[in-house]
Amino acid sequence: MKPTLRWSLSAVSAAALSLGVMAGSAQAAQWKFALEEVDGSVQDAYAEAFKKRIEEKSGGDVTVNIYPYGSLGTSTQLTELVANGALQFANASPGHLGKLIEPIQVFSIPYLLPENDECTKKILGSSDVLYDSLSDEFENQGLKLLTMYPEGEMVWTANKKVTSPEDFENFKIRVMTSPLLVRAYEAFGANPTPMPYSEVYSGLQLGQIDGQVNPIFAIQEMKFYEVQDYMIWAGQQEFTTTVVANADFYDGLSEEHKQLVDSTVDEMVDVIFKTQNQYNQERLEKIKASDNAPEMVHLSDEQRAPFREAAKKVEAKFVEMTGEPGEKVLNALKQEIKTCEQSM
Ligand code: 6CS
Repeated sequence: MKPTLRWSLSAVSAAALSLGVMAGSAQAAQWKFALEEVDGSVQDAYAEAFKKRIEEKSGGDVTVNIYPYGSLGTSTQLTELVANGALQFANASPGHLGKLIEPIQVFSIPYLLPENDECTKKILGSSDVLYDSLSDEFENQGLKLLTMYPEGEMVWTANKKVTSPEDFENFKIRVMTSPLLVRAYEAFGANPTPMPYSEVYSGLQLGQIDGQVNPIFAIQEMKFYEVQDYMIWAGQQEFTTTVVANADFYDGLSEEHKQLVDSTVDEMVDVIFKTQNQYNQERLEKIKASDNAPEMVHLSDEQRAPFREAAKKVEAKFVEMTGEPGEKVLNALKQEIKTCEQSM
């Protein structure tokens, strides 16, 4: 069954307009939180838990309304709606943020993040690089970076068995819209095609693209596995996302409400880490149990080696794109990863 996600720019503007009207009413605070994913996703689990905590702790002073993917717009449009104040909160993933906040693409460099999950959780939850220098870049765009969390290892789905960069020759792989991802999959030998999430299923079904890359829970809930023959683990990338707030909204909150948001965001670090693990494991079992399960291919260390090698070129591209500030971010992040891995 095809997921139905449709909108147009005019629908987005109309929605934004009506959100603006609602935001102006003199009711108890109504906070709007938009997702880049559908109902039942990892981002939805985060937003539902955030909502529950905020509403309970505020004793009814605040209501959080969740807008799943498909109700307002593409990831890029959601970020714009937060920046212009039509929404208070949204997920904004580095995979789609690269044109607006170039250095955040450091999280899209393959084989960079730690292999140790606890280190990934620690770095995304409390990295100085992220919450100091990178958060200033968000601020410049009218966004308050609240948190960043992992959503699971990204797995390739494909209509052919890809085990080497040679297999990627003339292979059209859909990537998210950040420019560095195009560079990454070029370095892997493929033909990368950026497109919004909502167009991926039909793109695969119609043969406009040969494959795509996403965490397992998303491959299951977006039904990509139904129209693909292989799922391929290469260990190249963790899917990461941020939660952003409108900066003026956040700065204008009372101390009490700021504390409410901050403490909830802190509590959620462990919660979402466990949830995404559980979702990815459960959804893999669902895919395996389905009639049209793809063949599961786990690349060996030898097979991964040329992709790891190619990732060095992606680092160089990142530095080329982002200049000295980006290079500083990259080096500082590498140092944080090393320090964490040595302490484990
Ligand atoms: O591939 C994408 O575009 C999307 N993937 C996930 C798992 N979340 C949001 C993102 O937009």
